Amino acid sequence: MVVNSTIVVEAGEVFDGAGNRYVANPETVGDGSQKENQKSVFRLQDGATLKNVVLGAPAADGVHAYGDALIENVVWEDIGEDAMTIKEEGHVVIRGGSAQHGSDKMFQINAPAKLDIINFTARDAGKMIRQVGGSTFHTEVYIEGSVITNMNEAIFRTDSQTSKVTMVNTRYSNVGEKWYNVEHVSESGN
Ligand code: ADA
Ligand code: CA
Ligand code: CA
Ligand code: CA
Repeated sequence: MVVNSTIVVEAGEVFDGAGNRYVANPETVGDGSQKENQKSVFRLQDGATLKNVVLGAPAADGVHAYGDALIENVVWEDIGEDAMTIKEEGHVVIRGGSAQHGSDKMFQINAPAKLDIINFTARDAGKMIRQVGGSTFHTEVYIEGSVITNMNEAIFRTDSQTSKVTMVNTRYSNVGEKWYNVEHVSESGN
């Protein structure tokens, strides 16, 4: 279906896309280019769940999370400006699903957060995870049971000396520097 204005999943609610494909109206939401200030296809309020959704092209600015969120079995067929952005402090869990074809960022962290990525397939982007440039807040990234291939620059890039990444039981290849400026890395079983 064509999304003409951002779909808001209210606090504590579950949006189950039942496997349907959602594409942005390029005129009103965003064309999926590298232009900033596109709108998101989905906006997740605190405690929302988004599941069983396919984001087709154009995917505009993807998914925006405002607080805690569960993003389960969501497939980005062709990442737009980026795939998912943490806009307000919270704990975001991405479980299952995949994302591919990003010109630059896949997951963008713009507020202090915990981001857990579990059983996810990430391929073909500049970097999988980017804490917004120049920010020094503390973020914790946890990656488990995932497959990560073909990142030009890194799996995680930050400018914060306190941010951490933990990666376990994950397969990866051709991921650039892997950890770009990350001071605290913990890995096992990869
Ligand atoms: C760039 C930009 C940020 C923010 C971010 C995003 O990093 O510099 O201000 O807009 O993209 O959330 O897409
Ligand atoms: Ca951006
Ligand atoms: Ca793309
Ligand atoms: Ca963006």
